[in-house]
Amino acid sequence: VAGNFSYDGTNGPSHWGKEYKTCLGKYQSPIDIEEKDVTTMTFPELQFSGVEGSHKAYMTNNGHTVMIQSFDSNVPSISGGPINSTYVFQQLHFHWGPNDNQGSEDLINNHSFSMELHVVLWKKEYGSYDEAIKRDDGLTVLGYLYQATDEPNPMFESIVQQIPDIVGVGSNITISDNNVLKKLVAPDIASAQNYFTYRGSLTTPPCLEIVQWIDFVKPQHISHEQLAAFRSIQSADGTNLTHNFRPVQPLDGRTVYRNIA
Ligand code: 1SD
Ligand code: ZN
Repeated sequence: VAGNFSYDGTNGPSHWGKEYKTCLGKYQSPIDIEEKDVTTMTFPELQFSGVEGSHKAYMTNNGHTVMIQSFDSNVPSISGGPINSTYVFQQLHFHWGPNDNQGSEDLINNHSFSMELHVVLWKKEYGSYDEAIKRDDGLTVLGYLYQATDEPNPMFESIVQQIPDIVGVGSNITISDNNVLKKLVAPDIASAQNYFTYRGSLTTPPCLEIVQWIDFVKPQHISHEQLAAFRSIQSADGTNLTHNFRPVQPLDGRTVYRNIA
């Protein structure tokens, strides 16, 4: 378990490579996506299943983020797009910054967004998440960007209301809203085929280079107040987790594709 890392000081991102050598690798995430440099491509349609209907879901403060999991029999999955197989939902979580001008991990044209949601999925044919992370093509992560505005986003209401119950590291609660996965995992249909995609890594130790990233182009919004709730949870060292984004890593010759539907 990679518990011994943080976003500041001697356990901060520039030190992760000492304990976790893979964090020094050539295919790291996040990256800055420069629109002028992307290669356009038409991938098969990206498809979502098991997203409709309700899902019993849990929310945890794991000391690094707010994480949502589900052990429901109705499990979201995706197929198509840049991945030629089915990937199954494992968990989703958030990255944010100390103020509204920072927070996202991936940048677009060097622009930071206020928050980024990651939906982590594992390749079904490997049988489990633990087996999938041993493989080069084990994971896909969907990235959704959010810009802070004055207007609350209803999709975050239930989560934000319950964040006070998970301020302490290790707290785990049932989410009262059974539609949370439906809202967070699948984008609106009109935007679902509009994404960047590239090969990269987990953005936290051990930084495994096993991820096909799918970053949706169109940012959504979250209010300043909703965002502030995320900054109130505690981190492993007992201070507020005011930010949890890794700085961008070198692209090093990788190609970033943009799907043109
Ligand atoms: O930061 C998450 C980490 O919490 C864990 O979820 C890992 C997958 O096991 O993924 C990374 S990330 O690359 O999705 N940020
Ligand atoms: Zn993440």
